[in-house]
Parts: sequence; structure tokens; C-alpha cells
Amino acid sequence: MKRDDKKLSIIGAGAVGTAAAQWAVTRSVADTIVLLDVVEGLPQGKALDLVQTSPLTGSEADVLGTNDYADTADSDVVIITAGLARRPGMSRGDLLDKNVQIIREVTEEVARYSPNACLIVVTNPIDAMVYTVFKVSGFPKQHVVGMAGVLDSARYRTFIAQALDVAPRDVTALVMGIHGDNMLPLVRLASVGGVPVEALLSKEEIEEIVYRTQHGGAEIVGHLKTGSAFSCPGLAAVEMAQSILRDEKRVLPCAVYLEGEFGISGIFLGVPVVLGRDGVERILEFPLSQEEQEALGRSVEAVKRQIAATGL
Ligand code: TXD
Repeated sequence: MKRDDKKLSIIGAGAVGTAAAQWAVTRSVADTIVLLDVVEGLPQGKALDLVQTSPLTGSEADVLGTNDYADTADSDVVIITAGLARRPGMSRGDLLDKNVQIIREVTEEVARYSPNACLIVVTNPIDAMVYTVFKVSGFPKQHVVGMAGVLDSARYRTFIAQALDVAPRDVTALVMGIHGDNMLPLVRLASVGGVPVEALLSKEEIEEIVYRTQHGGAEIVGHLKTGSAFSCPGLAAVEMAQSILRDEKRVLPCAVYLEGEFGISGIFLGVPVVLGRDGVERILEFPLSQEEQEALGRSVEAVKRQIAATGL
């Protein structure tokens, strides 16, 4: 590796980890992309398959599949997807006990080999898992961030675009709070090409979109039956990694450690932040209406219950 080469590691070569690796290779977000899993052969086979896309995509990234954390050493960014995914009828909370144990082990290894990395946590229940990674790694709060808001906002934007029959990329909309039924898709600030969505859709249409966003993950689990969403979650994580690796300073909703922002302290929760070379470079705080503040309060209570269940 050259001195300023970038290295991205992805822990967990399941559905989301593989999708993330595929997007990362396609977009050449790093010079070296490492895919790690506990299952022998799985990351090696997937890495080989992915690197063989290079002649077709023009990607120049090296891709390595491994079971050995030593191969992840000195990563700039590590995306953590290891753990169990939801099955039908299973809440994100049901996953908690099993995934806390996995996340503890993974974090210790990642932190040992890449002490300066930014960690992007994807494993559910995300708001408690990212807290676990923060506590176990001992990393600065700027270097630990959870992925949920980019995915939830992409779903929200898609549903708004479909309702209005407009280009999805022209929809600007933000989902804050927990990654769960109490998430807060902000209606007041949703706009399309600068025009408020509230002026274009009825209250009932907006309520339907908000509900569908809040249950967007479950809708997909209901169809798939044996797994949960992976393409958009993988891309959402890579969008965040890319902003850090290329110092893009994108404004993205991410689960970050709050110390008084939005009147919340001591937990990770989804809020808009600037992601750049230093990780979470800034939290963009702004006044919420009383109704929004109350809705965010419900997220806070739900996250606190999850954190209490981790035993940390
Ligand atoms: O918005 C979000 N944050 C999410 C979160 C969106 C989608 C999925 N979300 C969660 O990500 C989901 O609920 C799961 O907790 C994770 C991973 O979902 P995925 O669909 O990728 O699960 P898989 O396909 O079961 O893959 C998990 C992989 C699998 O290959 C295991 O062998 C591996 O994790 N695994 C491990 N890897 C390394 N180290 C350890 N200890 C380990 N344990 C399992």
C-alpha cells in the first residue's frame, strides 16, 4: 500500500456486508477493501467474485476476503455488519442479546488492529449496537457512528417521489431518531426541488408515507421471509464511508453520541451530521417544533430501554 492509500474493511460477509463490498468496489471508494467473516471460505469466495467485476466496472480496488483480523490492520474505515438479521415476526429488540455478544468480540478485534479507524455500525438493533461499539472500543465519539438514517431517509424520499411522480434525487427529506417504529420522518422540512412537500400532498397521503417509512424494514422482511433488506443498507453504509474516506463533508443523518444536542445526552441517536476525514465533524442542531421534540423523546425512551438491555 502507498502511504496515502485508503483501506476499508467490512466485517460480516452476509447480505449487507456483501452488498456494501459490491458498492464499495463499484465506486472504488478505497484502494483496498477487506471482507471478513467467521465462516471459513465465505469472504474469500465473495471477494474473488467481486474482484472479477473489475474489468467490467473499471474499479481499481484490491479486494481481499479473510477470516483473520490481522488483514484488516490500519483500516481507515470499518463497516460492521456482523450479527444476526431479523426473521419474520422478530423485532429488532429480539436480536439484541445475540448481537451484543457478537459485536463485543468484533469490536475488540477491530480496535486492536485499527486503533485510528472510523467505525460505521450497521448491526441491529443499531442504536444499542453502536453504543456497545463506542463503550467497548473506547474510541472518540467522532469515530463511532451508526447507519440507519441514510437508509430510512432514502426510503422516505423514494415514497415521496413515487407519490409525486418526480425524480427521487430531487426529494430532500430527513429521518431522525431511533431505527425503529418510533423513528421521526420530518414532514415540515421535506421538500422537492425546494418546494415544501406539505404543499403538494394531502395530510392523509403524507401520513401514509410516514407510516410506510417507519415500517419500511418490516415490509421487506415480510416479502423476503428469510432475511432483511441488504442493497440499500449496503449502499447507505458505503455512502457514509465514502464521505469519510474522500473527506466529502456530506450532510447525512447518522446515529451519533449526543452530549446535549437536541436536549439529549449519553445515547446514540439519529441526527444530521457532517461526515469528513475526521469522522463526525459536526452535528447540525436546529430548533424542532414541540410536536417533533415530543416524537424524538419517544425515540430516546426506546433507545434507553435497548441500552439498558445490553447490560453496559
Ligand atoms: O439500517 C440498518 N442499520 C440495518 C441493519 C439494515 C439492514 C440490516 N441490518 C442489520 O445488519 C441486520 O439486522 C443484522 O443485524 C445485520 C446484518 O444483516 P445481514 O442481512 O447482512 O445478515 P446476514 O446475511 O445473516 O450476515 C451476517 C454475517 C454472516 O455472514 C455471519 O457469518 C457473520 O455476520 N457473523 C460474523 N462475522 C464476523 N464475526 C462474528 N463474530 C460473526 N458472527 C456472525
